[in-house]
Amino acid sequence: MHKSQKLRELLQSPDVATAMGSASGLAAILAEQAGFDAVWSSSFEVSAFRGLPDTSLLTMTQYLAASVEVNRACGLPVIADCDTGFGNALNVAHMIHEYEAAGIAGVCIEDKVFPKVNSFSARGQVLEETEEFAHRIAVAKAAQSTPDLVVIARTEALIAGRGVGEALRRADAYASAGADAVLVHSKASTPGEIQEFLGRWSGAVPVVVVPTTYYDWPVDEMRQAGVALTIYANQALRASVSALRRTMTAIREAGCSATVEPEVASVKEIFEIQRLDDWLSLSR
Ligand code: SPV
Ligand code: MG
Repeated sequence: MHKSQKLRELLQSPDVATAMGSASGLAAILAEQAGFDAVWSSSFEVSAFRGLPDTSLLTMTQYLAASVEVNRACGLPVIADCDTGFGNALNVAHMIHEYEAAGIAGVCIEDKVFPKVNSFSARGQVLEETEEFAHRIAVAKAAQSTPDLVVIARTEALIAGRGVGEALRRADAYASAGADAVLVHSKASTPGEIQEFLGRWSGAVPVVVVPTTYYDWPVDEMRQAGVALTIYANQALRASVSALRRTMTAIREAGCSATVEPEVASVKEIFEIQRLDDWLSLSR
């Protein structure tokens, strides 16, 4: 089964599917080993791991390369975070051609103006016109060469402070334009506005959420509320920063790495993740 069909099944299943943000092949392998259903190729993570802010600085080609890397490294379907679609409707069509040809299972584009700023920044949250973004979704669907690739339309109405009614109107317009699922993003500290959205949603297409700030909403309750897919978008990035900082500081302070040895993964463990023995068995 192609990975995009697998992603379609996950979105239709009565269980809540879980996706883990992964900015490298290594993280994708660990996400698969941990039992996640899908990988989120996060613009926040991909840019942060390159020491850059998530402000549309990297090009489509760089984001595509990151998605291809995680796609090759694991058996999970990859959902590529394609920001605003890298420009106008023409850029969206080009993006679809490239991501589909690369075997990416799903893409997600958001209804903000290029260049966008990460949703958790108080500055720079400028919404695209609903009709223009709905047109981009229709162009995206028409640009696919097979019906398989999943196109997720993300509304930033709640991020921009425009309320649940506006989020519903936009999600409805994007579903009518052909989106396979809608992602409704929120930066609230409780799931209240997402729950209200779900309670009023027509059910036209599955709903995707990103519980970064309302992190204590358990998956069982999400299922009852009608969530199809939940994305843990940046916990791996944040865990990496904490671990790197702790380890580097400890080595610097102790003047040797003895104190960190019990905590850090062994070289043998890394070899296993890399499947070094399998690779070496290819040589004569
Ligand atoms: C990302 O992971 O890049 C996202 C989700 O777009 S968030 O950072 O929460 O906006
Ligand atoms: Mg992003």
